[in-house]
Amino acid sequence: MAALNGAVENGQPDRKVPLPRPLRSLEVKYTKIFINNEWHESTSGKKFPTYNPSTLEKICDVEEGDKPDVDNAVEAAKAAFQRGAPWRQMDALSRGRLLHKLADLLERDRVILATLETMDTGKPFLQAYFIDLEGCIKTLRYYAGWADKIQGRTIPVDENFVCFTRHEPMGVCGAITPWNFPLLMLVWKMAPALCCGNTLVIKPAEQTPLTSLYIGSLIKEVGFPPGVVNIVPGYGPTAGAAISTHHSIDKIAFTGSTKVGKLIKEAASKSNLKRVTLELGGKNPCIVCADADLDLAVECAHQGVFFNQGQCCTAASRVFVEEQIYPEFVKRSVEYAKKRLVGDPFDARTEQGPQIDQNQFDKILELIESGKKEGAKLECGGLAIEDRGLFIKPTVFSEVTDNMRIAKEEIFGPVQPIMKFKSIEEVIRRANSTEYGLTAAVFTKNLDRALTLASALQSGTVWINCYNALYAQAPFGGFKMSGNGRELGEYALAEYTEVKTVTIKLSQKSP
Ligand code: NAD
Ligand code: NW8
Repeated sequence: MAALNGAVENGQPDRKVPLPRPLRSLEVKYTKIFINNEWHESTSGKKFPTYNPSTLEKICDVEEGDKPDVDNAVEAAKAAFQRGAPWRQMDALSRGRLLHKLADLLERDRVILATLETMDTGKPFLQAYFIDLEGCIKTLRYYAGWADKIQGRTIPVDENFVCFTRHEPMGVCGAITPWNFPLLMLVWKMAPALCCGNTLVIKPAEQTPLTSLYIGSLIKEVGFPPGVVNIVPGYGPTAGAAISTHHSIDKIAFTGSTKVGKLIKEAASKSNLKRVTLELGGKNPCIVCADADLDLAVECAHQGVFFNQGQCCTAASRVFVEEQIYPEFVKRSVEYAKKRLVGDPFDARTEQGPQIDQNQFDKILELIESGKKEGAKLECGGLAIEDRGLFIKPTVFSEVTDNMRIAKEEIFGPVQPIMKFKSIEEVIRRANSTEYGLTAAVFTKNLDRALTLASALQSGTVWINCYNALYAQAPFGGFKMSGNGRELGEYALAEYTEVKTVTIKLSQKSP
């Protein structure tokens, strides 16, 4: 397989390869509803704007899908699923080849896609290029390899019976995606769904539809049969709800807020009991023991919470530091935060861009105010950057206690609350006293402590001496209210297949 262009190790670009440059002018070509490999206007005739959060300028208008458009997309997806040839009866290896070809086109158009993602989200271009696009390409290739390895079992039962299972595709899968990693979250759903032989109806977040729509053009170019992938941009309560309540959608995968996750599960119950996987938020503990490599812990905790403007379901948004090293840890974390470069996401030096929209911006500043009022110590930041739209200064709070809102609520912004702990028993109890359970991180050189914490922490992922170490082959998902089901890895295949048991009675026992 061709090497990935300018591959990164742990987010660090390979300095031997020149850095990729964003496109200076990029015309947005795909703004319509994608059904049956064709572009359609919305049934209502309505469009909606998408903005560049870094300049607050409108990028373009996009066709606004609603229930009738979702109905058309579902009809196309259902027909493509039931047609047999050329999708369901395609040999599995060829399905894998289509996914590899899609990965090839993402590699070819990597600069275009990273530029579009940066325009629409405000995330730094180099992060879009080296993290989002890298993750997409790896995920597609990983599931391309699974396509011809999805198989059932033979189960010994009574002597004159043969019993085996088939892992069949579920049918039409809905995917509703968020704005923080628009393309990556789409690929986490699309790659396993397609490798198992399902068809898809996708609704990207209204803030960030552009890269998902671009994928439509690549789906067509690759040669996926019409109707296998359909993309309906639009708003949540309209187009999104039309998906979650639809009787012909067999499964839905969602990433976003807990509030909407609950609505989706409820809509699934009230309609056809469609299968649901949810990837919701987190209030993820990051535990730093006194014996930790302090340089490593400070840097990982910093990147862990500030990465992607703090807009990460995995954000290290509760840092627990053992008391002996607390003052030093806070001091070094503040130095990091003060040095963090905030600005134009197209500038190669920029580490932090703007927040996604006014709503999120206001919510973050309101939570910062609550932290000040409730008595946390503001170490740095704590304000918007004046006259610069949606940019917020990297903010560090020390002396944070568990009852404060900044210690309980998902902030989804560049705010690092640092708490103090005395004993391991105490930090386990406090880390677990949240309804969330997505990720946790532990920094220590003591193997016993690391493994004690790894088993005691109630979260879908525990990182030890690292952060945001995500791999296409390792499952990712939440305990408790952080979600249902798993994405990535072999485990995700179970979320996109239905198991059928076939039992045959033989007319004769074997001699
Ligand atoms: P959201 O949950 O409203 O949006 C996610 C997706 O759900 C979007 O595509 C949206 O259009 C869709 N949606 C909204 N209402 C819907 C409905 N009734 N039926 C079906 N689909 C619907 O998230 P948001 O309002 O943009 O952000 C709010 C908070 O959610 C953030 O502050 C953050 O805490 C959290 N969030 C989490 C993630 C994550 O990665 N887990 C991503 C984005 C936001
Ligand atoms: C899928 C994802 C990745 C990958 C690498 C590095 C830093 C941060 C993230 C990340 C396949 C292969 C690699 C990251 C991405 C999404 C979220 C949080 C962190 N992903 N990465 Cl929500």
